[in-house]
Amino acid sequence: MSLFLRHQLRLAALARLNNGGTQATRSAPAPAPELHLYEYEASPWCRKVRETLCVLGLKSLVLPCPRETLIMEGAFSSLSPHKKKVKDVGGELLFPFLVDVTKGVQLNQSADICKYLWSEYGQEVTERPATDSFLNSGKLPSLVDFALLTAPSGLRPLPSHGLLAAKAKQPKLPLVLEGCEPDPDSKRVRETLCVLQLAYESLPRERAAGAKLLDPNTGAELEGADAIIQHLDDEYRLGGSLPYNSPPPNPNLGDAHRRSWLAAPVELLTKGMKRSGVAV
Ligand SMILES: N[C@@H](CCC(=O)N[C@@H](CS)C(=O)NCC(=O)O)C(=O)O
Repeated sequence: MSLFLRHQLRLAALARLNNGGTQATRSAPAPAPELHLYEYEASPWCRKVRETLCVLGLKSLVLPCPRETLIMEGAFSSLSPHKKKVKDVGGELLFPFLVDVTKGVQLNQSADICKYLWSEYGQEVTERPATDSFLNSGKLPSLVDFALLTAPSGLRPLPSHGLLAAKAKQPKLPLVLEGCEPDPDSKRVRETLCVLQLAYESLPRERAAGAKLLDPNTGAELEGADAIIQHLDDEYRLGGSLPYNSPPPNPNLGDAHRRSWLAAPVELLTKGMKRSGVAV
C-alpha cells in the first residue's frame, strides 16, 4: 500500500475517530438476528449504520447498491442486482435501508436505523465506546456533525471508492467479510465489493485484526486488502466503475424524477472538462 493511500485511509477513519473499531462491552454474547443492509460505501449515512453494527458486534448481510448516475437520485437499471428489492419492499429508493428479517421490520433513515438497532440489540451493553457516544450524542453543532460525517467520503471521492457501479458477475452464494469500519484494509475491500455489487455477510471484528475474506463459491480464504481485491477482480469484475458524468440509465427502473443535488456540480465539471479538451 502506498504512503499516500495509507494516509488517505487513516485520515478518513480518523475523521470519524475510528468509530466502529472498538465493540461495546456486553454482559452476554451479541444477539444474531438476520439483518439485511442495503447500502453503499461512499454514502456518509450508510457509514453511520455500518459503524453502529460494528459497535454492537452485529453481523449482517450487506447488499451493495452503488449509484449508476450522480445526476438523479434513485435511478437504476438492470446493472443493479439489489435495488429492485428496495423499491419493491421499501417503496422509496433511499439508502441505507435495513430489513430485520427476524423481527419483520423495515427501515430507512440512518438515525432511525441506529436508534432501532440500539433499542432492539443493545440492551445487554454495559459499556458503550466513548467515540460512539460522542459522535451520536446529538449535541454536536449540525455543521460539525455534517463535516465529520461526510469527511471520509470527501477523502475517498473516486467512482471506484464505493460510489459508482461496475459491471460484474454475481456469485451464487454471498461472500463473508470479517473486518471493521475504520480498518484501512476492510475499507478498501468494502469499496470493491460495493462497486461490484457483491452481496456479503459482514462479521465485525476488532480493528487491529484487519480484513479476512471467505468465498464459499471458490473455497478461497484470504487475508489483506491486496490479495482479496485481486481475487474479487479476477473472479467477478467485468468492467471499470461508471464515470462521474454517467447519465441516468434508460430505461430507468427506479424513481424517474428525483434530480440529485450533485447534478449541478457534475454537469459543471463535465462542461469544464470538455472545454479544456479532457475526455469525459
Ligand atoms: N436522511 C437520510 C439520507 C439518506 C440519503 O440521502 N441517501 C442517499 C445516499 S447518501 C440516497 O439513498 N440516494 C439515492 C441513491 O443513491 O440513488 C438518512 O439519514 O438516511
